[in-house]
Amino acid sequence: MKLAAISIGAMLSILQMSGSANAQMGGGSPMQMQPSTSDRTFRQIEQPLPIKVGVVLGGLTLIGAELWWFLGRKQQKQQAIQTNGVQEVLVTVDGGYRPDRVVVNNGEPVRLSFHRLDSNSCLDEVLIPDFGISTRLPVGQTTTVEFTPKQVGEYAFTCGMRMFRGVIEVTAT
Ligand SMILES: [Cu+2]
Repeated sequence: MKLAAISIGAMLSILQMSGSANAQMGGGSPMQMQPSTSDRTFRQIEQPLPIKVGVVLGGLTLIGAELWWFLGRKQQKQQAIQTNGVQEVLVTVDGGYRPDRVVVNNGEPVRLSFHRLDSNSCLDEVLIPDFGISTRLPVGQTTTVEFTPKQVGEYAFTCGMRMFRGVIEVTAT
């Protein structure tokens, strides 16, 4: 519901924007009534309807894709597995992080292993700022980071540019 409301809001603002742009261009201000060579740059060019519709639909599709990217993608959640007192999770790095929500217990050491398959340079590095971690992930290898959470909460891990992200959910023991 929330997503639908946002989409409708975005759609309305686009329509308003295109409406006001037309009004400005078509508006009969005295300057525009006397065309001169210097006005030519701003002359309104009438576009065929299919092009207008196409541009609006293209824009809406991009907005939809953006909303999906940031809000709509389903998270894959995984609880860490205890092995010799360490909570372990294997995260596959391939077009993002799988799982992208890692659940661990508070106060116990965590070992995250990032197995990188995707050679996209965007994923060269993984950052977990709250635990002071910034590590390179060579392609085709598994890189391990360790930390011990001291406080219940949610902590982000991201790629170097913060485009891909996941969450470490620290729960009370
Ligand atoms: Cu990136």
